[in-house]
Amino acid sequence: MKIYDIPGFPSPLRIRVVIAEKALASQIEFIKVDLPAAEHKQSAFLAINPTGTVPVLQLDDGTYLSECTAITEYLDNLEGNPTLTGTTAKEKGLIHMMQKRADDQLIDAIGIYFHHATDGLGAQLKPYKKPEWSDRAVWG
Ligand SMILES: N[C@@H](CCC(=O)N[C@@H](CS)C(=O)NCC(=O)O)C(=O)O
Repeated sequence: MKIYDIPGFPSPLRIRVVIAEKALASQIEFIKVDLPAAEHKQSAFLAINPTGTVPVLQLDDGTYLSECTAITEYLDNLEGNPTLTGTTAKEKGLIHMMQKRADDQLIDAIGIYFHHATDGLGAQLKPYKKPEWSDRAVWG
C-alpha cells in the first residue's frame, strides 16, 4: 500500500496515528505530496483524488481511498489489534458519531478559520478568502 501525504499536516497525522496503532508501517510506502508547491492541485494528483487533499491511500490493486474516516475504516478492518472503529454495532455507531462530530464541529471549523481568517497556506494555494466565514466556524 502507498500513502500520499505530507508530514506535519493534521489530516495526514490522523492516518499516521492509525498506522502506528495498527503497526502497519512496514506495509506502507509514503509518497510525499508537496502542498506548499501546490502539487495536490495539479492534474496528476487530482486524477487520484479530485478533492485535491491529502492523505490518499493507494491499495495494492490500484484503488485510491481518500477521506480520513474511510482510510481509517479500511486500515482498521485489516488484521491486527487494537480495533479502532468498534467491534459491536453499538461501538461502531458511537465511534462513527464521534468521528463525524469531530470532523464537522472541530476539524472543519479549525480549517475554515485557518484558511479564511489567517494567511493559511498562502494566497497562491487559497486565492479565495472570506474572513466572515471564520465567525461561523468559531460561533456556530
Ligand atoms: N476531509 C478530508 C480533509 C483532508 C484535508 O483537508 N487535508 C489537508 C491537509 S491537513 C489538505 O490536503 N489541504 C490542502 C488544501 O486544502 O488545499 C479528509 O478527511 O481526509
